[in-house]
Amino acid sequence: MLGPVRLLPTYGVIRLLHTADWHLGATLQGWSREAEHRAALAQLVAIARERAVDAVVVAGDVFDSLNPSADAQRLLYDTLRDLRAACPHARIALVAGNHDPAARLEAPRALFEMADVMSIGAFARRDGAFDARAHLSPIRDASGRIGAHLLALPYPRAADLPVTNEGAVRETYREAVESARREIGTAPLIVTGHLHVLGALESEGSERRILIGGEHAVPSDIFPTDVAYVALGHLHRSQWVGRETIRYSGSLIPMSKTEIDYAHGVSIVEIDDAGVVAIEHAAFNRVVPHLRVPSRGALSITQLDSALEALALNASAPIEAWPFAHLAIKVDGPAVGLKAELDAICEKFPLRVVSTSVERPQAQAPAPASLRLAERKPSDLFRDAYEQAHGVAPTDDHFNCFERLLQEA
Ligand SMILES: [Mn+2]
Repeated sequence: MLGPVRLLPTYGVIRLLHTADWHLGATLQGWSREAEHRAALAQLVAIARERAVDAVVVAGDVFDSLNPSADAQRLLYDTLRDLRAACPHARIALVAGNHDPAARLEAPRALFEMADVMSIGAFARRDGAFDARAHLSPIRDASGRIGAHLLALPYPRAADLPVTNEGAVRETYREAVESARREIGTAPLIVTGHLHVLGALESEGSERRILIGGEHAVPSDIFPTDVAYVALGHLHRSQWVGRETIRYSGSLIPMSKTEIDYAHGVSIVEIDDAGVVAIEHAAFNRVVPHLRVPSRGALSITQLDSALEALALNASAPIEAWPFAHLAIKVDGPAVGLKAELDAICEKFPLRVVSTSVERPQAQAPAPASLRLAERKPSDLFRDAYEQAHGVAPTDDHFNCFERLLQEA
């Protein structure tokens, strides 16, 4: 008599490296970020090799601009070559984000296919319907067994959406996942998205606001619950939203002052036939420090020199390794000539000042709004404007200058 039939799992365990928002070619106040990008991508490749991943998914914003520089393009191709060497069997997939030149990301497809790299710039349609086959790819483990399928979907541009009202993205994802299911049945499914999902944390002044089908952000329940993992791009902070398996991996490097404290890295996700079994965020080491001076609050310009001295910066480092600095300076009067003073101090140190915020004493309350402009004297308006800008009243000399200008005008 036969023993109980042991059901072998239909699908093996696969390991995914999820990354996004590379923004290759980005600059900070005109400074190149290439040294940081190269260092982060070298760590990404090393992690992919060590963890023997079966797939590498870049969820949009590969490039920072619609017209990426030759250096930025070279960095992408160098990285794909290194990834291919590090993980010979892995599925590598790029999808376009809102920053990417979608058509140009697809242009090298003939060569990409030779390297088994999938590149998706736009939603493919056939006879008016979503063409799931153009977006689907099996993910195999090292033995060649299929462990999951990838449905690679780019940032939905207006032209990609069937309609442009609220709910268009939900409808797009519903149609995409349903057509994928017709191809792959109930197998574990990984879906990408380059979207702002409601409830996730933005980085102030960093990610460009996007408007998709009349919405800035979409609810997390647009991703059907039978999707094992949603690999998101667009927001630069590593986080999950809605449920743990809907994740932003975060960007490679800090793109703005608000991202200094993030642990930038990649997400490593293990999936078996029942779904996600493990998610881990692997953080990078930063090669270029991003500093706030002072670390909190603000200092006066007379304290700046010693504060920078105390950082004990390495003057023999190459310029691309110099720290980026964000200064917060407090002033208690007119700050005329502040910029020149700052420059004179900072240029003695091996650091790159990328922003300066100036804190002024509390400005006096503006005149009541009920007062009509015609009822106010120009000199009063000048005094108010000066006080708001500098935190102190103008002197007689200032008033005299203003009156002279007024006569000339
Ligand atoms: Mn984006």
